[in-house]
Amino acid sequence: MSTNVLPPKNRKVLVTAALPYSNNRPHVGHLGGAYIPADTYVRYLRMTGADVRFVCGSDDHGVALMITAEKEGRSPAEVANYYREKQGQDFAGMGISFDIYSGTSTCPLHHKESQQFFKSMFDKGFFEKQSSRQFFDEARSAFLPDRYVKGECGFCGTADQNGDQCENCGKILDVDSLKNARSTLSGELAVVKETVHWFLDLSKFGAQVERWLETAKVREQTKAYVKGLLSTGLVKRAMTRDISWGIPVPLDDAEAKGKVLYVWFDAPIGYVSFTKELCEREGSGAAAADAWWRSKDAEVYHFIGEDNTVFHCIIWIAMLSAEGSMRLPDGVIVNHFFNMQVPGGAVEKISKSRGTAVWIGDYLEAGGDPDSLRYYLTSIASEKARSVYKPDDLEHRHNGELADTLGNLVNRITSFTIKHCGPSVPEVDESKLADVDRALDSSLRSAFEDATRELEGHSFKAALERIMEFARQCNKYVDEKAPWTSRKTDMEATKVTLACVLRAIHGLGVMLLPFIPNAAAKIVSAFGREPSQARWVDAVEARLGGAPLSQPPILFQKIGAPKQ
Ligand code: B3M
Ligand code: ZN
Repeated sequence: MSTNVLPPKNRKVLVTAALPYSNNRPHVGHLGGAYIPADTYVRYLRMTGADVRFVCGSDDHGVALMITAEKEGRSPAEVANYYREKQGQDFAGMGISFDIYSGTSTCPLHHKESQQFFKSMFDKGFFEKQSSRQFFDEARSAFLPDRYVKGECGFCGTADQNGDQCENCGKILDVDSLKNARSTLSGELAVVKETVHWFLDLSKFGAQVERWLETAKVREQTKAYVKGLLSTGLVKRAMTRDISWGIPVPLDDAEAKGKVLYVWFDAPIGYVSFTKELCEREGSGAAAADAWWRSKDAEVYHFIGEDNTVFHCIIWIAMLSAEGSMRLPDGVIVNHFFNMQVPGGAVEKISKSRGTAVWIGDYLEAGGDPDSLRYYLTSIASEKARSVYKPDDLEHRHNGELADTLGNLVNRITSFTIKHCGPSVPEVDESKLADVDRALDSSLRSAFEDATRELEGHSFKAALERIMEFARQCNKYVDEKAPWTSRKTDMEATKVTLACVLRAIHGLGVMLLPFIPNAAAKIVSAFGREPSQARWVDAVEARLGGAPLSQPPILFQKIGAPKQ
């Protein structure tokens, strides 16, 4: 079977997912926002034969982590190590197939890499040392980083905003635009005091960001949002902080003493340091990381949630442009947040403090099927706008789409074939195919082409929908051809039906590998094929006539039904 849409060959693709702060475990919003789409993309790319690396790790620095450490009475390093390990377990439990999960405080290369990056920008004259006004807590005699102050947004008036960015209007906030700011340490009104910091003037990079946006693979609404920020003008932002936990500012300057790099300065450099760490681990040496970050032939994609847009699409682009030796990302794929439907039906923001988060650890511990959650989160992915996570809907789709449409199709056809034709895929003469059989083949081909196109365009929800639409076409075909009836009068015609639908089922299994890897692997294994060796084109090119066929286990037990 030949196809028009084939994924390009010989690509080298580095995929990253946002580095989660190591003061928390992931919930469904995090998973659906960045890690599942990134993992789906990576699994797809690997199947196309691309040389892929999937890099992530925890973001250990910053003030949020210090706040948690203070609250929990532990050192920041202890907190980071504790949560990093839990995050790793949660991600692994969900089948997120990172090639490395490191951490910005433990990666042996990261301090040096970040300091060099800073130094290189400094040597090129990109930093302005400036005494600036910062919030200060007199009761604690400490400068207050953004996250330690809360006040009203001076642009739109929204209350309870952190000192860095308004959650409502997205504007960047500072000592002048955050009104009635209070210290979250003491609860007192914050005063404004002078301190010295190294600033990056983002307005110098507006043109670069704009140029990058023209060709980068970025969703339309992300593009519009970043353009909006560019048009209101970019400001200077301090890239250093007055806190004790972090990477020391690498300058021979008395005023740099006791200061650390801003967490959003070192965090994205983590993508580079972790790539190096991975290359060392693979035995290719840290210098091999250049093949990913300094070569024209590689591609780099960052997957993030909407709140990280400014940092990836403006500040990181400015940093890379200033440093100058590395490639700019080829794409930044941004998902919006989910809201959560709570018992009673109301829809709210996912909030840890209000208890509306569904934690991955809890889901897995309760015996939740990772594939069902992956499936559900992709099917409601907030690719264009916020969508709502509804626990009942997860169950509904699990039962209706995964257990019935897919699982039942696979199980009834394999068991029927084995029972009536023996444990192999019937071999049929292609000339015996009727129009309706050929139509199923061409539906498979067009589902494959469409899914490929959607995956290439990072539209994972559409790709999955297209594949499931094909699963429904398969069910319709089986119902129409009714092999359970035809076998009584015409075994040859029945074999044609079974051969065609088994080819379709195998195609479904292959195309679903990036989305629901466990269940899809069971489908592919039923044909005596090794799922980890499956190529994407096998969905339409595999020759199955005569292949061994075994009965796969039930793919999805219905939720709420007694176990069989
Ligand atoms: N840690 C924010 C977050 O977890 C931040 C991402 C860093 S990506 C370089 O949402
Ligand atoms: Zn605002």
